[in-house]
Amino acid sequence: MEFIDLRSDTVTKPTDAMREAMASAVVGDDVYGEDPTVNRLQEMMADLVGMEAGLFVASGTMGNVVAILTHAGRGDEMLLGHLAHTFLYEGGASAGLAGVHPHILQNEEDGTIDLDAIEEAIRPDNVHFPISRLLCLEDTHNRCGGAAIGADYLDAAAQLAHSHGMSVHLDGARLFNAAIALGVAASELTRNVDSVMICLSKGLGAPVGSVLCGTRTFIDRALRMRKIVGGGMRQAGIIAAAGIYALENNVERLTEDHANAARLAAGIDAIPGLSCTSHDGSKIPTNLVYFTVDGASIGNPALDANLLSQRLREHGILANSLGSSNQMRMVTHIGIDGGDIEQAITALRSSLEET
Ligand code: TLP
Repeated sequence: MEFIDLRSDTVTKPTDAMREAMASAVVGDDVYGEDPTVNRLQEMMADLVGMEAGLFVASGTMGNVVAILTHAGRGDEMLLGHLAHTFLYEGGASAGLAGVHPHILQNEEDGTIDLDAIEEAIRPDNVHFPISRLLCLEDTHNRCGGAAIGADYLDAAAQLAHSHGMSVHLDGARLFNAAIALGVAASELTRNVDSVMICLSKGLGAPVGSVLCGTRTFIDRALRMRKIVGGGMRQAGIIAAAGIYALENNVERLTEDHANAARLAAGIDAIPGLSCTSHDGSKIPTNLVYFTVDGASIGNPALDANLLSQRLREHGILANSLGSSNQMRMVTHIGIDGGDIEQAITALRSSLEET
């Protein structure tokens, strides 16, 4: 069976044109800094986010942990939201590899963290406390419904952190989704943060890689940290070429993914027993569609997110269940068109009608 894969925007496969760009890439040994394609990708991304330099890394997780290793030392503390990807889904890398103590604050529904809560959490200078060194933010915010967070909040949070001598790292795995949804340049969102990690292998459709950006000095230090975690790659231009292709061709088209997500969300909301939480008007939505499954409300208490996910698979639709919370996620991307959205909505309806 040919599946419609809505589990994530990480599932995209390179198109023929992207593969051609990869096949013809000029390469060199990037550990010597001699891969012209990697160098070009790093410069392009740094320009797009208005920063001095970029560093190609194997994944978003690697980019985040390299940033943490560069900003903070063992026993230092980083402040981040309880729904941050770095906190939930990166294998505890900040503690395990960087020895950095995570101090968790409540995420608001729109992905932000209350500024007063941040200020209150910053430790005074006292030998009993870890040193509050880093604030980590996420835009778009994955677990907060893929919400796009605007520049005003990011500027204010960065100013607050800086006034206490802290640095700010932005997990911008889907930064271009945020920029497109907000109708601003990516550099407007990053103008006051100290580092940002952007993924090429999500909505941008490249098979591998992320870029970490910051000042020249920061990136020089991050280069050493990337080497330590085994991220020094050699003829990486082969994959960097896909990233360049993605930046040149796949940024503006993210609007299509957002429109498809909005159609999907509206379809889901019209189905009794389902309610969309990512497109409920409380935040700026992008390509992630989160919804809750309430089987009891339609007289079918046994129907939960896990069962619905299994039934959808039988209808040829792949979607992730978030398990106990009875939440599900569907993600639109370059491999999904309007027809797929209609099929997904029909499959959801049929799955809910089955007893
Ligand atoms: N997110 C993946 C899963 O890990 C949950 C997904 O399917 O959404 N930051 C954010 C905000 C992310 O959503 C992800 C991946 C990462 C970092 C990590 O990127 P990779 O998978 O390249 O390590």
